[in-house]
Amino acid sequence: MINKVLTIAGHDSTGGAGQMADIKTFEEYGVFGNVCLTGIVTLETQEQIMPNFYELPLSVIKQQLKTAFLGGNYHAIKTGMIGNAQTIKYISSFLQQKKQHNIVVDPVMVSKTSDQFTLQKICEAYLQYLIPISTLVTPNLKEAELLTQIPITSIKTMEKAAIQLSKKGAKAIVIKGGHRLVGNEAIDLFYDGNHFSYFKETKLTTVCNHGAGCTFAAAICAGLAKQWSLEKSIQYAKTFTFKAIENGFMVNPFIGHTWQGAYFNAENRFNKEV
Ligand code: PXL
Repeated sequence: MINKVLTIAGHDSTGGAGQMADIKTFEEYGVFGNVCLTGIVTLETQEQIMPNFYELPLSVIKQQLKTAFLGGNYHAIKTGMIGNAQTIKYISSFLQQKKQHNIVVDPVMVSKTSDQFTLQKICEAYLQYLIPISTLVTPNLKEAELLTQIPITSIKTMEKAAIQLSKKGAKAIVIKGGHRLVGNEAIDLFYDGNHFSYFKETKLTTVCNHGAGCTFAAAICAGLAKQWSLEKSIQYAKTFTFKAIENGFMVNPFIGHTWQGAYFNAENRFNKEV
């Protein structure tokens, strides 16, 4: 049986993050991926590398979800970039109405619309609607700061933020420490409301990590779709993402992308037949 997963996410036109990273990851995990697209990210000027997000109308997102669920529920779902609070609220009510389980919420904050008001509304909507119905929420340090208003500079403050997210209804949390935390290890913190675990990898000195956050959350989602435990899904996702970063490369002169095929050497897949 091939298990099904759906990502509700944006399209990154550079090919690195968002639904692209998700679908590539799902494929490597051997689960059947589908996408409900929320909008399209482009790089507006080459000099500034300013991303712009062209949001799809809510009516189109609604139609996509309806169509995507024609074959019933998914073994797991991931949400990524969602442009506004109203859409977050709709997605939450849709998934609840479907009684969908295994929901990984990657609370991506839209880059261009980063005016304080919009960001605050998006954070409130995540906290009120999506995070409480999620199996796991996977903020990076910056997103965890925005969601909790706690400045994060250490493991201790990561723990504090995780406790606060748990109190606000998150069943389980992974805060992606990534390359932003000082020290030579990339530490992700897991908290399920009872205990903390720490997932550690050597920090890679590379700029080719675009799409790493999406890949990590998508890999966890794919693990859950395979009926793995949450901890096993996180552990494998960490290794899978480490390989993807390790083998990342400059896709254009401005951004280095993670390579989701790295874990299984996808680039060599057809070599012996050709
Ligand atoms: O990495 C966060 C992210 C998520 N989704 C989309 C993106 C990005 C970052 O560029 O473009 C569509």
